[in-house]
Amino acid sequence: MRVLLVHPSPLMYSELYLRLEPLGLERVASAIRSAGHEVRLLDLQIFPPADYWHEIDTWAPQAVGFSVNYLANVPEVVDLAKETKAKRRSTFVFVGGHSASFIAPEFLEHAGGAIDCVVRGEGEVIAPLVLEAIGDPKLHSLPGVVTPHGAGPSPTLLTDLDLHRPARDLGKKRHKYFIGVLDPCASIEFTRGCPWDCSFCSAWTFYGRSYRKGSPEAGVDDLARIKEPNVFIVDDVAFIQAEHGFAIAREIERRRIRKQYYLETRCDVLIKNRELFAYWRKLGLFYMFLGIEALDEEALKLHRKRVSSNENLQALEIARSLGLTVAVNIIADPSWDEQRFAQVRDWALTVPEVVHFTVATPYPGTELWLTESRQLTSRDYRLFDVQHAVLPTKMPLKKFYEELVRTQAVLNRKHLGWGAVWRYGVPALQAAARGQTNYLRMLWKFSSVYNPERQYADHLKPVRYEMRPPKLLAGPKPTKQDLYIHMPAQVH
Ligand code: B12
Ligand code: SF4
Repeated sequence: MRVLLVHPSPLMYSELYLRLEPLGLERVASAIRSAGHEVRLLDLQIFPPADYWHEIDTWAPQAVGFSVNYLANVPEVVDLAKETKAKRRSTFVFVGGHSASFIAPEFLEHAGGAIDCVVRGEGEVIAPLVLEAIGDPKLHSLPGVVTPHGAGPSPTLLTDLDLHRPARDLGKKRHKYFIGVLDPCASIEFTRGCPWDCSFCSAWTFYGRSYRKGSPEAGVDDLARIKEPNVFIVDDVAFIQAEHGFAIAREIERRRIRKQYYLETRCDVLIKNRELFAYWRKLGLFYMFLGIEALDEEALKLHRKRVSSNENLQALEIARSLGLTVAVNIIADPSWDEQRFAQVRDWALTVPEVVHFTVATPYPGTELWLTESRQLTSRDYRLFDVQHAVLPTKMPLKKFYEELVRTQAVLNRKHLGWGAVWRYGVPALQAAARGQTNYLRMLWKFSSVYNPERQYADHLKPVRYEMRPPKLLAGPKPTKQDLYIHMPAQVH
């Protein structure tokens, strides 16, 4: 069967700093290809929609699968599905991915018959079975599958992460993938899941709070196949278990692989496994993202980060001492006033790190979605990108965006424009000499992307697809059934 797998377009606010390969889709593609199908992959982060229609018209895929990790892409995918069905009624259209998993029934409802099924949870095992079951009225009895006619049992977790190596060969124009100065940049996965349970995050609810590791040998084998000089490690929290991180590192050293790495981890993990991160630094670890989230204990408690502000500061010291480029994230709450923004801005100016600001957003799949007592001010999917306020702001909305952008502009002053050329001039120019200009081009884009008028205007756009409001809890606290996609007991 001819199967076209599609990643939707980028969201405007993340496009500035990075663009990354659709690793989940590449793994699903690999599984589908192993089952004997002909597979093509189209990444609309890079290619225009016209290329999608060209594939539909000239290659005429029998099945089209969309990856929806981000809520903000829902309207785009619903429209593409509708137009695809209108053109070629017989095309089987299916959707999978992180966010799609949490909103399967409403996704189908918006599509009004244009999406044949939503696949909840991990796609590697189930996607080939879905294709095999096309036309079978019992399609909806497969684990994780939701159709307009019913839903199968909970999805099952993959037993062995070493299987289904990403089909990177299917991606075109890979030189377009980059993160900051790591230009170009590929992605890799060593572990899956997270054992913590932060209230604003859906990584743990997706995987039922499980945590799995691939073997160091298979991980490094995959790394060796990567042609790019830079690699984004997509693990939710990198190197939670020091032995695993050391085993991968030793294997990299043994095979003399030399690359630069970006990873995301927690402050307490960095503190506990300092030696490990120092080892990785020697191997090429360049850029680290630490989820600080808040500067005060009260907010940290609310986010259930299980890290103190002292630990956060200690971790920053360690990262600095290792000579890493560090980015941190702070969650701005819609209740913030001018004074609060000013305090955070002052802090952001005093630290050398790249400080990102996101807006507290209850996402379906997070505990916050079910417990947040404030009413949502919008249910427009496109605004659920952590750059818009979907909860009531204390200041007038426009003023909130002005303060937010003023605060985000600290990053512009410190890390973009000529400041960045001064700081990262050598690697940036080296990349440019190789024809890689993604990074250089982003340096002056800040004002066109981050703009209070534009953010405010996004709220005034007509809304064609609205999210379903959160469902009221039966008990005082959400249960596993309320939250989880994968139930950890169901590892097969
Ligand atoms: C890399 C990454 C990114 C990259 C995007 C890369 C890309 N092109 O896809 C970047 C850095 C751009 C990014 C940005 C953001 N991200 Co992000 N990101 C991740 C991260 C760390 C890894 C994704 C990944 O590659 N995973 C590994 C692969 C193997 O898994 P996967 O993609 O989920 O795919 C599997 C399944 O979902 C499924 N599947 C996927 N597609 C399909 C398609 C079909 C047809 C089928 C059947 C199955 C299927 O099968 C795959 C294999 O099992 C995840 C966390 C995580 N570990 O998943 C967060 C995560 C997905 N991101 C998240 C968020 C919140 C964001 C931001 C909004 C945050 C921000 N600060 O700006 C932005 C928004 C960006 C946007 N476009 O809207 C949240 C999602 C929350 C939510 N409910 O929507 C996550 C879960 C992180 C978290 N801890 O909360 N992100
Ligand atoms: S924010 Fe990080 S540590 Fe917290 S649950 Fe999500 S992935 Fe885990």
